[in-house]
Amino acid sequence: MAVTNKTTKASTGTRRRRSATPAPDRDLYLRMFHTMALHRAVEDRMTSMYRQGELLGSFYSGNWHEAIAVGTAAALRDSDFLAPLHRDLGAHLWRGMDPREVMASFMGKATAPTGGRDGTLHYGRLDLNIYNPPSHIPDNYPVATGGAFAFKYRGEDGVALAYCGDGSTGAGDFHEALNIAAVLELPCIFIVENNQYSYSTPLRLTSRSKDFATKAIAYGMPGEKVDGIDVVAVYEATSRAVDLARSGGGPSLIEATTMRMHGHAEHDPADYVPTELHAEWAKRDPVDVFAARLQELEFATADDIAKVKAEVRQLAIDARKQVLADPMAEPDDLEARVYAN
Ligand SMILES: Cc1ncc(C[n+]2csc(CCOP(=O)(O)OP(=O)(O)O)c2C)c(N)n1
Ligand SMILES: [Mg+2]
Repeated sequence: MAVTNKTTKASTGTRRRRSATPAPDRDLYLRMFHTMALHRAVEDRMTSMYRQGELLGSFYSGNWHEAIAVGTAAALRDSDFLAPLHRDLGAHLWRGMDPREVMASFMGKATAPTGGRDGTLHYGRLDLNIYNPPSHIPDNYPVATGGAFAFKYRGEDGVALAYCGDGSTGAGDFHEALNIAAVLELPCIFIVENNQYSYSTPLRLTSRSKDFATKAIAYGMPGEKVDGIDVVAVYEATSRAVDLARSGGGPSLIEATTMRMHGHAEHDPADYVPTELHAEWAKRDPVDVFAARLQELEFATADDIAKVKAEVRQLAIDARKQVLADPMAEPDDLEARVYAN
């Protein structure tokens, strides 16, 4: 079964990227590893919480998306605008979202960022410059485009970054956002998380293009395809796009390849996914791939890795305990912070 891990570039030839490859940074890499491991640990815990009936609805996990969520977020400044989707917990955590708030959101608790109004994954925190994902996909693309426009209009050097799945690229908002961002040369980075499926629809029924990165050519922006299992590759590709955007060079499209290792959400057994395809991708766990790299670089020992994994597991266990005791949203609070209905 073909698993694409090659990095390819689509260039319009109109702009040149900076090709600087940053030297490995120990502190940065260890923080990225911690966040990827926490992403996994919180989702593992929440999967079991779903099975125990502790969540209000289903649970959407981002297994094998950890390198994409963390590698992209790590390339930004905290003041940059982030528009994550349902697979991007690591981006939230990188910015400082507390695992307890994430759990509270799926439980309708008053301590959730939405005050318990949503009950699933449409949570963000404007104080962390994370926009609440709109439910209709990929509406966070035009939202990020608007954020990028605001930076440019105010003469600020901020960058906006939004995520979208392979299936979502077929919706009209994908085209509108990329087109206007390119025309106005906005500092916007569009990430396509190609995880081979959109719900039960396989990639071959979503797009006839060889890949999504080449679509960038048609919009007049650089496109790059990266191995979404390799956090360093994702971080470096995003850093190049950030440099370009911040220096006035306009938007970029990055396709990061991975696999959706669970069902669309936990209620979906995903028995439509061929066993061999799943098994092929299972060989490359992004958390373990990065752990091996850290050991090769002598940034961490096997003991250090095990300690991080134990620590994040305990963090997730403690967050669950705390959130179970949190109060539910109060009906009296229903209309607070509601601007229109
Ligand atoms: C406009 C719209 N249609 C349908 C849905 C329901 N829905 C949410 S995620 C999803 C699958 C999206 O697939 P993809 O874009 O590949 O992202 P993935 O879930 O694989 O990360 C669907 C159908 C939605 N939220 N918005
Ligand atoms: Mg998908």
